[in-house]
Amino acid sequence: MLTMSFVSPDLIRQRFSRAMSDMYRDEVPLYGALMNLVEQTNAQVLVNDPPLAEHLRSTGEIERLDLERHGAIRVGTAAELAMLGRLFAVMGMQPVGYYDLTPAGVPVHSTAFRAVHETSLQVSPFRVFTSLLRLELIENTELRDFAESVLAKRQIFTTDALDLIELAERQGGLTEHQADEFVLQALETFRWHHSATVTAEQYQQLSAQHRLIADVVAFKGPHINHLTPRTLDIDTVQAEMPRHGITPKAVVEGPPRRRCPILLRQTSFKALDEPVAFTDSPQSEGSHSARFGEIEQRGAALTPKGRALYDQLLNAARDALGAFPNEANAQRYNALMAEHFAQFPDTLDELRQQALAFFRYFPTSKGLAAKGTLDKPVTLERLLEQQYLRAEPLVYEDFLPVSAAGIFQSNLGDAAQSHYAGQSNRQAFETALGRPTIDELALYAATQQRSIDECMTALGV
Ligand code: OOG
Ligand code: NI
Repeated sequence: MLTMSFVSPDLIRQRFSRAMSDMYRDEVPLYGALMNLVEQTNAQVLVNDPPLAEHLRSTGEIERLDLERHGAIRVGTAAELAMLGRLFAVMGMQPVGYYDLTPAGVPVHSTAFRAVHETSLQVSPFRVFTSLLRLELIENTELRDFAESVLAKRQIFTTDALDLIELAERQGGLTEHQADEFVLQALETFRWHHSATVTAEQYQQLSAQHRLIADVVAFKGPHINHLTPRTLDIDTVQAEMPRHGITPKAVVEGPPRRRCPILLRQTSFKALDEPVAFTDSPQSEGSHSARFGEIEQRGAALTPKGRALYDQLLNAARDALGAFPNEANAQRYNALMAEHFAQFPDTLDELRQQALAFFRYFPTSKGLAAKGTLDKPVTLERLLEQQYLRAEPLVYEDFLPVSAAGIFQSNLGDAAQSHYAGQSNRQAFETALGRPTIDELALYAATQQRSIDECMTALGV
């Protein structure tokens, strides 16, 4: 029997992520400028902060740093979402987490497609925040029917991409040549299209309902709307952006600056106004703003207990502000955040001992030398005290709903801050997707446990 050799899904994802970055840099030159700024800042941080550099080296994160980015797309129908799930699966990406953005006035719910195992994340941590439009929230039935009929007519995948997805599922993988072709074909789904699929007037009607609805419905496909590199110092990049001709949003989303970074901090620059042509006026130019830039700094993944504390402090700070963070209240917001988050322990020992964050454990050379001679009872705490093991926080690989809402809103304009009455509907999302979303907390717990098991084996326990 002929056996075929397949490219690992992790490598397909790595190639795809690079191809996507190249395409986006060609399409949005400001993304290239931001990438350069992030690269310079990261290099500087590694020089100035040797302990951080050592931490990144010892966990292997340093090797993925330059590869690291996430993108975001928005789709219009269940069928589109389900097929995207199959496309991402070819690259080893699974739907992780459920995010409901409707309480923040954005009529979508979302998941993040990403690799789930630490060894796969190490090869490529590329993630795509993927939102499904909730058309049922459009109250104007005529407009809703119109949007549905427009979406029903479009095909966001190339025929070759569809064939290759089926082939990968049938064969159990793709050969070298097929994988290269798959990357090229898959990329087409995320490309920007200068021409809309509706008339100027229809575009206006969709946009008047919600700018996001126009962005999803009026175009041929779910153009990638931003790609986000990972920085080691988001405050420096935020401060430097204006000097590079980039205007950042008013506040950095997520936790305030700390000694031990937790979860995710993000900031973006505003969407660009781009020329588009409508079907009834292919010559005259309209404009649409969808695509923007974003950077993020990732910290430790929090346990359910740590996450509850984060949510509590974030809500308290926001309640005290009493308004949506904006240019005018940014300073007060930052002060309130710092004040409230003073309650969140900020040393690695406290985060670990109070079970606020997830960790990965590694045997030390001292521990390996003592293999088989350990005093009983062996406990993690004891092994750490004896310096037979060391603990490194696990990186947060996911997103935050309040932050995501802030990122959406900074790009939709302040007019979009309404509220939708609709219920959060994870089940409807999963039905559309055709499978359940994965609980991210279970993934972190599994990675932590695997590292403990490996340590115990290495130490002969
Ligand atoms: C997604 C916004 C959310 C993030 O990093 O939280 C996001 C979108 O605008 O489609 O990208
Ligand atoms: Ni983003």
